[in-house]
Amino acid sequence: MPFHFQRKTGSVLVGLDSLCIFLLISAACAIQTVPTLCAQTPAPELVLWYPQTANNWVEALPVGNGRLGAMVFGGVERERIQLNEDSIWVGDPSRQIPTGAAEALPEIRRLLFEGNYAQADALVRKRLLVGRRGDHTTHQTLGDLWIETDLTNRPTRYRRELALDTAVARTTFEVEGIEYIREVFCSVPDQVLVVRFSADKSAKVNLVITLTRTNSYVRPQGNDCLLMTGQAARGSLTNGVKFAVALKAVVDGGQVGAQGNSIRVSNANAVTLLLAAFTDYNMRNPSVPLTRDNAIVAVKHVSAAAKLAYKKLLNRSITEHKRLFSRVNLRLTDKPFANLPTDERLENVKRGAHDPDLIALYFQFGRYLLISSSRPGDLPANLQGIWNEHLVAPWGADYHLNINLQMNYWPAEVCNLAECHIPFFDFIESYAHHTGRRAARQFYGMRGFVAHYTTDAWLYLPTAGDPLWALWQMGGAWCTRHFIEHYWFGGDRTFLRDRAYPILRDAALFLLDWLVEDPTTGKLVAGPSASPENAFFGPDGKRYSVSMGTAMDQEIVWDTFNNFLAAAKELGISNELTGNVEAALSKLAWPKIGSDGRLLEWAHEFGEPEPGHRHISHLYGLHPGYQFTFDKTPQYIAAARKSLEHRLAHGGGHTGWSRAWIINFWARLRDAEKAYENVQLLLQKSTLPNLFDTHPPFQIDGNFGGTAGIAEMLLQSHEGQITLLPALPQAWRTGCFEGLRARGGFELSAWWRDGKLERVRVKSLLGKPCRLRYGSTLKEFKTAPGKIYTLRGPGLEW
Ligand code: FUC
Repeated sequence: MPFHFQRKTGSVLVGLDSLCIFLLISAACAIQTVPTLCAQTPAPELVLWYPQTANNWVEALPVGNGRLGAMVFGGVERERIQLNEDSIWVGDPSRQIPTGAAEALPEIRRLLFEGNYAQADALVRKRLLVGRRGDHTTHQTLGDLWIETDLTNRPTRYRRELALDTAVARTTFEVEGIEYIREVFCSVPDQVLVVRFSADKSAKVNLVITLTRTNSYVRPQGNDCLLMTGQAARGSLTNGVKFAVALKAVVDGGQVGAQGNSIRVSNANAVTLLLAAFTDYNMRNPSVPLTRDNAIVAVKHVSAAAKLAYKKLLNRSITEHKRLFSRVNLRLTDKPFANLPTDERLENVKRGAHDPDLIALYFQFGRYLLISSSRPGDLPANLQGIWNEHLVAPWGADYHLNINLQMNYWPAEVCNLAECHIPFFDFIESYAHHTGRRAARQFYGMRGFVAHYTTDAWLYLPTAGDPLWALWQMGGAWCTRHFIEHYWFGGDRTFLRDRAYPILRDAALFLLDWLVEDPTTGKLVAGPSASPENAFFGPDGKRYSVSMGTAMDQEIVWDTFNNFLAAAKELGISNELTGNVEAALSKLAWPKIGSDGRLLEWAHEFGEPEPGHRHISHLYGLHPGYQFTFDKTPQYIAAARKSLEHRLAHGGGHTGWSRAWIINFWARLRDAEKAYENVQLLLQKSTLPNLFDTHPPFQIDGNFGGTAGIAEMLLQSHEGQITLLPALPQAWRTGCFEGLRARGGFELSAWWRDGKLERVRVKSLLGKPCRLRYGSTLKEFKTAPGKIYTLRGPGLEW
C-alpha cells in the first residue's frame, strides 16, 4: 500500500487517533528507549489539500525530482501541468571577465578613507562597474502539458492534495457517479514525470494530451509518443540551452493515437503519461555543451519507464523520497488536528489564528521543496527552486549570492538533508574553477576566488549596474561557510580535505589580498563595497552606497578566516598561510556599536534613508555566522538586538526572505516569542495559498529560511554545545521533533510538555563527546559512534 492513511474518509478521526497515540506514548516515553512518537503519528499533518482546482499558478502544487519539476493545477475538464527542467537557461557563457579594477582601487580607497564619497562613487562607476548590461539571462519554463477530458459536468467530492511524505500530487473527484483519480509525481530513480489518470469504471478515460512551449517544435513519435525540441531564447540572447522532451502515453484498454502536437486516448480504463526531458547544458563546464542526442536520451527514458508497471514506478519513487523525507518528524501541539483545507487554515492564520500544525506542515514543506529541487548531479535550487512558469523570470530566477542562494541551503544540514546540499557545493566549486579564480586574478589582481552579488547557470561575474547592489565582493566567501558546516554536521574528512579546505583557502587568499589598513585605526578593512543593496547619507547629506569596512564585509571576513583556520586545524595544517590568516584576523576591524547602542551597518554612524531595509546584513555575525554569541560577545548580542528592533520598528521584514532571516535572528537571540511572532508574520504576509513564499512575487528562499528558522528555535549547536529548545514559544508548549541534526555529528529527538523538556534522545554518528544544554543545565558525556543516549529533562538525568 503506497498510502498509509485514508485520504478520502475522516481525516479528523485519523487526527484524533494520532493524537491519542501521541499522548499515550508521551506518557510512556520515559521508559521507552528508542521511541517513535512522531513517526507513529499518521500523516494528515503532512498533506496540503484544497477542495477546489488551482485558479492560478500560486495555487498549483509542486512536484520535482531535483532536475525535472511540475506544477499541478488539478483542473477537471482541462488539466494544466506546467513543466520545468533546471537547466533551461537563456544566454551562453560568452561574457568576458573585465580587467583593470586593481589599478583603480588605491585611489577609490583613498577617497573613501578621506570621506569623499561623491568622487569615490563616480570613480567606482567608471572603473569598477565596467561591464555591459544587455538583455538579462534567465531560467525559463519548459512549457505546459495540457490534458483535455470529456468531463463537462460539475464534479462532486473534489479534492486536490500534495502528500509530502510520498511526494505524490493527487486529484480525486466524482462526475456522474464515477470516481476519477489522478496522481502526479516526479521520479528520481526513473528520471521521469509520471501522470496517471484513472477511473473506477472501465473505459471512462478520454483525453487529448498536448505539449506546448514557445520556441519549440512538437511532433508525434510513433502512435503513443510526442517529441518536443527547442531552445531557450530571449531578445538578443538566442544562444540558450537546447532541449528535448519525450512524452509517452501508456494506456490500459481503449485506443491511443498521436497526431500533430497531441495524443488522443479514447475509452481507456487508465492512462499513464511518462515525460522525460534532457538538455545540452553541461554542469561541469557550461562553455562546452553536451553533444549527446537529447531526443534519443529522452525517448529511451520514457520507453524504459513504460516497461515498469505503474505501481512499481510509484513505489520506486516513494521509496526514494521517503529515504530522505522520513528522517525528520515534527509536532508542535497536542491539540486535535484541524481537518481544514490548507488555504483556509492559512487564511485563519492571516486573521490571527494560531495553528501550530500548519507551522509543522510549513516546516516539512520546506524540507519537501529542498528534496524536490536539489538532488546530487543537478543545478542547485534557484530563486524559485525549479518551479518557474516564466520566459523572463523575476531576477532571472538566478543564483543571488548576497543572501538568497545561501538561504536556500540553511535547512540542508540541520533538517537532515545533507545530500541535498551537494548541488550547492558542486555549483560553487564550478563557479570558483571557471570564473571566480580568474576574476580574482584578472579583475582584481589578487589570489584566491571572488564572487559578486549574483551569478547564473553560465557562472558569470556581474560587473555592471548600480554600486548599491553591483559592488560587493563577498558572495564567494559567504558560500564557503556551507562547506565547513557540512563537515561539522557530518564529519566527512575526505570532504573536508578535498572540498572544504581548498575552497576556504581560496576564499581566505582573496580576502587576505583584498583587505587594507585603515589609515586612521590601523585595522584591516574590506572595500570598496556596499552593504548589500542598502544606502547611507554621506556627510554632504547625499545618498551613497560605497564605503570601506561595512559591518557585513568585516563579519564575513572574520567568519571565513575562522572557518579556514578551523579546517586547517582539523587537518593538522599549520603553514605560512595559516600564520598570515591568524595575523590578519588579529588586526581585523570589528563592526562598531553606535551611540544609541545599535550595531552599525557601516564603519561610521551614517544617517539611513531606509531604516527598515529588507537586508539586515550587519547581523550576519549573529546568523548565519556566529561571531556574536551570548558567552563570548554579549555586548554584540545586545547591539544586534537593538538593530533588529530598530529595523522592525521601521517596517523591516517586508519581503519573505527578510522575514525568514528575522526568525533566525530572534532564535539566535533566544527570544522565543519574537521568533514565533515572525513565524506568524511569515505565514500572514509572505505565504501564498500553495505555501510558496512570496517576496513578492514567488521566491523560494523564504520557504527555506523559514524552515531553517523553525529548526533554529528548537535546536542550536553553533556555540560548541547543543542547545535544546533555545526559543520555544508558548504556542508550541507541547510537542516533539525527531531526527534533527547538530554540529559534531549528532542526530537529536526531543519531547516536551507544557513548555518543559521531557526527554531527549541523542544518536552519536561520529563518537565525539557531547555537550548538551537545556536552560542552565549543561551535561557533558562521551559517546560511541552509532550509540543512542536518552536523557530526561529538565535536569538532563539519565
Ligand atoms: C536580493 C534582494 C531582493 C531579491 C533579489 C532576488 O538582491 O535584495 O529583494 O530577493 O535578491
